[in-house]
Amino acid sequence: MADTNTDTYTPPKVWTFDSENGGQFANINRPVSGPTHEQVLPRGKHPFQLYSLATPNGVKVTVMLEELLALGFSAAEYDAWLIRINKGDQFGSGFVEVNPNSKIPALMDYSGSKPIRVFESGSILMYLAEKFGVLLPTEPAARAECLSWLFWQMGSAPYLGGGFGHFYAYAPTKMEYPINRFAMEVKRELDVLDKRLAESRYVGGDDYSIADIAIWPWYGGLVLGQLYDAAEFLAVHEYTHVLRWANDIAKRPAVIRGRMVNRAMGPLASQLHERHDASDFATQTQDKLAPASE
Ligand SMILES: N[C@@H](CCC(=O)N[C@@H](CS)C(=O)NCC(=O)O)C(=O)O
Repeated sequence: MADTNTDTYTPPKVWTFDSENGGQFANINRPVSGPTHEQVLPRGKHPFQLYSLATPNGVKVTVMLEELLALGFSAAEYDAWLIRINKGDQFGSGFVEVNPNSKIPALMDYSGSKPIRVFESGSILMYLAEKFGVLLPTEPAARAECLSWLFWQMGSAPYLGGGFGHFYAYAPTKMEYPINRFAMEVKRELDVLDKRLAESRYVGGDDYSIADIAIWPWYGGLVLGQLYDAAEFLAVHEYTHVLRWANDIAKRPAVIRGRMVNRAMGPLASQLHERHDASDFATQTQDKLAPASE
């Protein structure tokens, strides 16, 4: 196994893959793409088939679909299937056909004459907003502001998740250099967001939009203490406007429902492994759910 001490590691001339050097992700990480096994994806009766898990990236899409249904768009009905990324479901042949990048969330739209695949959470949010004509302003200035913040999230969150979260919560040893580097960057990002939310109710402006839906599961989750157990470490109480916004959005019924869909960790009462009908939320009982295994 490679030396994980950043003070003494000297990179070799050419990097080689060490399958043991992946920490808790060692069993799924590899430096090539494509399927590892044949696996046909299940398909339900609704126009949209979502293959996902309730990580922050996954929650964006289930919140969006629940918001669309709450707005009265019955054509947004969906089946949500659980993809257990710790078991390697994202490398099944069916999943790779929907997302060649092997990451959740991935969506199939069967509502038209030809099936359409959509991957990347930001792309899925835009696709759905444009299809239903809501949660993304059409007036050019408002639209530009909303999309700027949507893409701000797509570019920024990897520092929070892949950078800070990885080294603070998941890396096999705690290393000061990367934790410092990414804590600094995440605090800078929180400050950007705090200043924006000091001047407007929602991230894009006066109205709730796909920018809020994208940003809330990451930065809202962080300040609400739902991510990496890092609220105290990052002194999130300093970001009062982000906290106001995060608490506000957390109360939305569609957000409460969306957070439950494809959740396979945490309290059993918060988990709805698959969603096929609005009544699934009401009929969810503990004995219907498999024990949390993540
Ligand atoms: N930029 C992508 C990121 C998706 C992503 O990183 N998904 C993670 C879970 S949050 C995943 O599927 N990881 C599985 C893997 O890396 O093998 C998006 O926003 O959709």
